[in-house]
Amino acid sequence: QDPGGPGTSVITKTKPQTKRPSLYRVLLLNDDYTPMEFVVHVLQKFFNKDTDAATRIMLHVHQNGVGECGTFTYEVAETKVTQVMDFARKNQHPLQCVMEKK
Ligand code: TYC
Repeated sequence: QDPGGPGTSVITKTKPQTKRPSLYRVLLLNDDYTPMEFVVHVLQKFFNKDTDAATRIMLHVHQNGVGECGTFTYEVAETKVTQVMDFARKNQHPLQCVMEKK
């Protein structure tokens, strides 16, 4: 057929077939009670930071109220948040971990 009339043609555009997954930042929030050493341990255990990097991030959170642990796809970020929250709860610390879309 020729839906636009004589001398017309239909061009079909296809979307690029690969789409990149959305990324999410995982953040730690400061509080007055969680021990600094516990936060450093969390960053080493769940975010594979060395002692130096973990200490820097912990101090950043302590001083600024919030800090980034890493960037992940949705499911990985969700898993990290759950793991950190479970671990903090089990150790009776009020540490909060959240994720946000980039
Ligand atoms: N502010 C806490 C203290 O003085 C330490 C701390 C750092 C707590 C980072 C939480 O995400 C946090 N003991």
